[in-house]
Formats: sequence, C-alpha cells, structure tokens
Amino acid sequence: MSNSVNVANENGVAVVIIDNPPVNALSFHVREPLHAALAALRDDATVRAIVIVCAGRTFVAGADITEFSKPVQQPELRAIVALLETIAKPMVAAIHGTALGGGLELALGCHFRVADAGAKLGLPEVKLGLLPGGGGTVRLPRLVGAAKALGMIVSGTPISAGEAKAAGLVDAVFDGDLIAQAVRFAGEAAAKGGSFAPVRERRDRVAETDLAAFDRQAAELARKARGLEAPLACAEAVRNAITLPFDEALAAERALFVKLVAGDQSRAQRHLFFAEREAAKIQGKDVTRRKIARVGIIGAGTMGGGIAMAFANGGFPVTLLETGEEALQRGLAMIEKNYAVSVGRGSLTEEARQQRLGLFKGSTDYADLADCDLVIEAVFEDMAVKKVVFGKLDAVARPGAILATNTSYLDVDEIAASTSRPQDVLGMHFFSPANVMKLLEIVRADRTAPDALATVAELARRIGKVPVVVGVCHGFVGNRMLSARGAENEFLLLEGATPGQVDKAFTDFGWPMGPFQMGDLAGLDIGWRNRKARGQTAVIADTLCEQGRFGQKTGRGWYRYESGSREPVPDPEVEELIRAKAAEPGIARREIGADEIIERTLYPLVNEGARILEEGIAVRASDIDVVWANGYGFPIGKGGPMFWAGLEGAAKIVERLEHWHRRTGRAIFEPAPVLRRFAETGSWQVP
Ligand code: 3H9
Repeated sequence: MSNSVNVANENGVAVVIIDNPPVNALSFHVREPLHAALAALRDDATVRAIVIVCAGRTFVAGADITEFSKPVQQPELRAIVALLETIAKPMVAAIHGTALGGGLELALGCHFRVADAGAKLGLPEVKLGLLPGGGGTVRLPRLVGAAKALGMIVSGTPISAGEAKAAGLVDAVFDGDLIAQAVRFAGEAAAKGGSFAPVRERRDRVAETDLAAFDRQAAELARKARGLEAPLACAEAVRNAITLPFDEALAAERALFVKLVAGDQSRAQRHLFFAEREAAKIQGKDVTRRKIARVGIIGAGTMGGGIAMAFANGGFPVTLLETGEEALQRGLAMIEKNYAVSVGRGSLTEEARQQRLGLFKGSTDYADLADCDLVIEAVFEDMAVKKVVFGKLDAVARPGAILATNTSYLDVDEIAASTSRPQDVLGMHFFSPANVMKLLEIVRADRTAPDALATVAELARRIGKVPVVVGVCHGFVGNRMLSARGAENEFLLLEGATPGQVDKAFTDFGWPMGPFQMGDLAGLDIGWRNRKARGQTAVIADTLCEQGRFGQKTGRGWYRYESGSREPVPDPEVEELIRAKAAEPGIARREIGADEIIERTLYPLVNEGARILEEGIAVRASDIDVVWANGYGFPIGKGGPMFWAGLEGAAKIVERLEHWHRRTGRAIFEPAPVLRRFAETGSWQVP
C-alpha cells in the first residue's frame, strides 16, 4: 500500500484508511492507490464488506484544489465512484470532521454513510466558483430530495451529522469509536445479505419533486447570485437530476464543471481561498503564541459590544468596561437584545444564548482588566482620549498582556509610544457590525512583537475572522483605498452622472451596492462630521447634510426613501442640486458611461493598492484582495482589486489612469510605480 492509502482487515471487513494531511484532499497520490485498493478488494473473496475512513482530523475535505489549474491525472474521482458502483458487497463511508465536496461525493458512491456526532457534510464547491463535479448534483438529490439538495449545493453550507441523518444523507450517527462502530455496521449489513443498491438507482426522492416549486426556489436563488455563474450552474445541474436519466445528468454536470473550472470567476474564487489562508500566516516568524484565556473590551458602544459578542461567540470569557454604570448597562442590554433577535430568527438556540451571556462580566473599574490576556480599546476616535485610556490600561494590565486599539485611522505607533510596553501594542481594526463582519485588519506598529502579532492572527481565525496584517498609515489598507475609490464620486455627478447611474455601474460590476446607496445606509452625517474635523468640504454632500438629508435614517439623502422603506428612489431635488452646483463653476454636463465610472473609481482603487504595496503597508497583493473581498463587498467572482487588475490588464489600467491624469491633473490618477511594473512584468513583486 502507499503512504496515503492503507488497508486493514477486521474479520473480513476491509478498512480503507486515507491518510493525506492536513485535510485528506483527494490528490492524485491518493486517487491512484485508492482506486487500486478498491479494485483489489472488490475481487477479494475473503472480504465481506468495505469501510472507508480517514486518518487525522477529518474525512476527505474535497478534491485537491491546487490541481484544478493543472492537466487532469487519471484516475479521476468520477472513475473511483464509478468503480465503487461495481462493488456488490456493502460499502460504508465512516465520516468524522468534515466530508466536503469530492469527499462527500466519494461517500455518496458507497451504499451507506455513518458519521461521528460532531461531523459536518456539505458540497461547498460553489464557494470556489464551481459545482460538484464528482456526481454530487445527481446523487445528493436521490438521498435528500431535490429541494434540500438545491439549498445545500447553491449555498455550499455544510449540515450537521444530525441534520444529515434526518434528511436521509447518513444512515447512522455514532458517538465514541467511529471505526469500530462502522466496522460493526458493515459486518451486520454483510451478514444480513441481499443486494445493496447504489445511490444512482434510488429514484423515489427525485420522482416526488414538485418541479414548479423547484423552479421557483431556483429562480429566487438565481436572483441573489449577482453575476456569479456557479450558483446558476448548480441549480441547472440539480434540475437535470430530476428531469434527465442518471448518466445524462452526470455528463451534463461534468460539462458544466469543466466550463466553470477554466473560467475567470472560479480562478478568482480559488485565488481568494488560498489568499485568505496565506494572509493569516505571519511571514518568516516561527514564534510561540501567547496564551489568551480572557479578553477585555473597553467601550460598550456599538463597536465594543460587537467585538465583545465576537469573542463570546468564539467561547471566550469577556470583561466589558465602561466609564459609568448607565453606559455599561445600556451596552449589556444591547448585547442581550442582539442575542434575543438571533434566537427569534432561529439562528441561535436558547441554550447557546444563555451560555454566551454567561461569558460576560461588566465593569466600570480598570482594575478588573488585570486578569485579561488581551484588551481591546473601542472608545471614541480621538487621539487624546485613546492616550488616556492606554495610560490607565498600562497601569493595570498584567505583564505580557496584548493591548489593542480598534482605531480606524489613528497612528498606532503614537498610541503604542504612549505606553511603557510598545512591544505589546497593536491595532485590531474590526468592521461593523463586528460580530458579523469577517474582516480583521491587524495593525503592526513599528515595535509590535512578532509573537503578539502571531497570537492575534491565530486568535482571529479561532473566532471566525479573516485576519490580514497591515502597516500603519491613515486608514490602513481598507479605508485608505476606500477614499481613493470615492475621490471622483462628486466630480462624476458634477460632470453629468446621476447617483443612480454611478450606483448601477457598481451593482452591474457585482458590488452589493454603489457608493451613494452605501452612503445613505451608513449615514451621510458621519462623513460630514469627519470632513469638518479635518477642514475638508464636499460640494454636494455637505449641502445635502445642511438640508438635514442624512440618508436612510432621515428618509432622504442621495435618494428618497418612502416611509420606512430601504428602497432608494431617485430624487429630482438632488438632481436639481447637482445641476446647480455644476453650473456655479460653469461645468458643462455630459453623458457619462459605465466604463468611465469604473475607470474613475476602481482604477484609482487599484492604484492606491499598488502604492500600499510599494510602501509595505500590505505585504502581499493577495492580502489586499482579502481585505476588499471580506470587508468591502468587492465581488468575489473578480477575486479582489489586485487580482482583478490582472484580469482587466494592468497595461490598460495604466494607460487609462494616464489619460485621466492628463485630463484632470489630479494626483489620484498618477500611476504608482508598482502598477507600471506590473503592467510590464505581469507580477506585483515589489523589489
Ligand atoms: C471539489 O471537491 C470538487 C469536486 O466536486 C470535483 C472534483 C472533480 N485542497 O482551511 P485550513 C489546505 S472542490 C487543497 O486552514 P481548517 C489549506 O490551503 C473542494 N488544499 O484548515 C491549508 O493549507 P496551508 C471542495 C486544501 O481546519 C490547509 O489545507 N472542498 C484543501 O481551518 C488547512 O486548511 C472545499 O472547498 C483542498 N480541498 O479548515 C473545502 N482544503 O496550511 C475546502 C484545505 O498550506 N477546505 N486545504 O495554508 C476547507 O473548507 C477547510 O480547509 C476545512 C478545514 C474546513 C476542510
């Protein structure tokens, strides 16, 4: 046997053990010996039954994603599943950890599936811009019904072993020694005898499908796909499982898979998959992690409360500190309310709510932070205020505790320098709502110790966040680039576009919403206040605010909102205001197309990203993609701004930036040296 596949024999029940760390992906060096082992066991008369299990922390977590960019090597997964279907003796997949993608498809080739109580099962290919390509779209509906399969395959979200049992996907759920129980299960099936039908022959669940209801469900999912091809292909393939004979549906699934895997969208999503994992690694630093058992949060406002919830959700005890009892109680009440809403929505059990609330300890005394291993400050965005907080923290925190600021813009070096322990200070920039948004910018200050950085990066993954390490500059990676993206917004309006046209260019590109709709949602008064503080102005936005038009919360902003609705309605008053503001300096308004809108907003975004790379604020171009895909809604099918720059053509971007630079003279369009080099060499490498 190979190192990756081993076979043991337990009284006539063969146990095939796949061993390919870390996640038992079905790489070529697994598929080849697996195919050979199964063929041999099929023909071995001494073997009564076969159990497929995995060594290590999980069942097969899918095909090997790194192989998708290379030529296919035989035997493919499909050939292995086809071989399984020629085996008459009972076959059992024994699942622990996660059976995902090709892993679940392998299990679907078996007669039976048994699972550890903590296991999860799913077909997450859609998240990689793909559909299951090993028969999953055709076999899963035969076990769980087409509607359930559609939901699982289009969302890509795994289900628990319990849910899988209830749905008919697994035959038994076990606690304790999974292999021993799977062997017993297989032995009993063999002893019972009779014939064992492969999943392909089970038609009753798909035959009962209400096709009209299925099509309605698929249409609703298609509406939410926002330009992504994979969810539509998933729905088409599951529909084929209902309407076509098995082999035809299987062939159609293959054709869709082949098309998607070669396409830009899947390449982009695979890029993000690896980029997210890469971003969590602290380069060249093989350091031990500090122990984090209790987390302190200073400030129980929206941000502090959200951060506290994120840690409690990850199982950490939290000390929440406020200046006074009233503010503390208000913050705790908000947290209770948020959890109650989750229970009402069915996304949290009452038991989990109680357990999470039990992790909170409120305080108004800094001394109570003394037993915290990490303290995150989330107070008012003002340097003087932050320094006072860090001074008090410095006095009480235990030696070695990590002290973090949640600032969005301020200089973390300056904050660190105000303490006696700058090596323990860093930024943890959460995004609002902090208990929901996945991105975490970890700000590395000049003197931050590598082990503090590595500890926080690992911790972030443990609470379900996607961490990216960034350097100190105004706005770090995300907000700094956001300013660049928005720099031309008002010029576009003054020169002839409407807010609706700009927003439509964005949503057509794949963004969830455009900048003006976003401004109305966030509240225009926030930007107005920030501009005033920095002595800046915005010709149109300032006037809107002076008129009390703060966006959705006042029913009027860049758009009008009918009573309580979130649906933006174009407002002739705003268009009149734009025309008047354009007339003042004598700007002749003209038709502005979607291409121009993209060039003047997203090319500066890429350009600023290039500057950020040049300055070393981000270590890798892919880190910037992770920031934008997880924190700002950059369409995942385009892989983030830096990946997209490659698809768009860096040479074209440079040429158009130069064009706009000549035309406007504005620095935002001056191509960054790294971008020029990328155009010449095809690589973001910073010398
Ligand atoms: C598929 O199956 C297609 C088929 O339908 C058809 C085929 C014809 N391949 O996430 P982690 C690496 S598509 C290669 O940090 P965790 C990962 O890059 C696939 N590598 O661990 C990382 O490497 P490194 C469908 C993979 O415990 C290391 O493993 N399946 C793969 O937080 C650890 O990963 C999926 O989409 C892979 N399939 O989470 C599942 N998976 O250490 C994708 C992981 O060098 N995987 N790696 O950075 C996951 O969702 C998570 O990895 C998992 C573990 C939940 C399994």
